Amino acid sequence: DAIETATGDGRSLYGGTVPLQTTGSGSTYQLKDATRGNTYTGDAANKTDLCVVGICVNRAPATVFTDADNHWGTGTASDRASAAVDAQYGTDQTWDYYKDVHGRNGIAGDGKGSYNRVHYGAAYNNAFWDDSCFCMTYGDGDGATFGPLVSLDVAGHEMSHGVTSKTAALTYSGESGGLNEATSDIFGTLVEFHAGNAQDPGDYLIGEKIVRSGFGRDALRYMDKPSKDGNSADCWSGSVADLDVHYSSGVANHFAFLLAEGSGARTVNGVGYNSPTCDGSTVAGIGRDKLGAIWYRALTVHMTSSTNYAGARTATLNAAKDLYGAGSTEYDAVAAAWSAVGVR
Ligand code: ASN
Ligand code: ZN
Ligand code: CA
Repeated sequence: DAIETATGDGRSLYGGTVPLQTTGSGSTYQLKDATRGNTYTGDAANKTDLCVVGICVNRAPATVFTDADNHWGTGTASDRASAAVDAQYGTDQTWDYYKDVHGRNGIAGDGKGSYNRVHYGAAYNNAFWDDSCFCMTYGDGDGATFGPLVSLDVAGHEMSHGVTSKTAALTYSGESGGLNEATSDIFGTLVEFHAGNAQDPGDYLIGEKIVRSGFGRDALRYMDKPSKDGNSADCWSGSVADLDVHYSSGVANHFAFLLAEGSGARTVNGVGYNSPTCDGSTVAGIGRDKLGAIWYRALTVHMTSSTNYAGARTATLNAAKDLYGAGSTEYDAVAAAWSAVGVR
């Protein structure tokens, strides 16, 4: 039979019933999307890669999911397909965000899709992008601290590591590492907003769908006030470079919130925020779309692998100048938001 693209649907864990473009006809369909570069999702069968001193062999499988009627999953973790629905949907939404908003055709910009492995390992509490396979891997979580790590913001975060790798290639340590992590939090969040899913609406929290009561907080990270996680930096200082990259990212996440929304208290999509500034200034936001445009241009045109916080200020100012002009409100807002997080 000829390979055909079909429109099916899936019951996801976190996003309700979602549309899926699949491949097949009759009574056999694959969870593989020819409209998005043949992006597909496979089952890692709870195996892990066998890694010896950093060299990994015998990769866990990525056996593509199949279905008889093109209605995938049950929306509960009791069947293996439901997490696959979320992963495929997250990849679709990330693809669409970069294409619709930035005109970028896939993670590498070459039209090629990536693939997902779900059910990696046993009670695996993480998800990660891997440049070498051009693929995403998702754990199921241990059920106490994390559930399956397949939410929209996590998918957008992880695949944005692939975009960073293909563009600025920010080195994953020190200040450039914090900027690398913040880039993933910023675009993961913008993916979540762009998807407009009623069950998983956009917010400035990272990982709110995957945390369980044992984690002790309602999200992994908070962009309005990153220090709410107990570890992240709200404000730049000479010591942020010594923090783990998931905490030094706080300065840029805080900048991004201030640039999009502004300082002080507000409610967005029903969630309350209160973003302080480090210098007592008041910052007016210019909106999420302009944040995304400025950060994307900075990442893809002006940043390099060694860009630090001072360099990120310059790169985003140059991006704002390119897009809106040197005397623009947007240019001034970028300057004000960086100053408000201590990057002058
Ligand atoms: N989930 C983590 C992240 O994307 C994996 C890592 O530590 N790189 O940040
Ligand atoms: Zn990351
Ligand atoms: Ca979120």
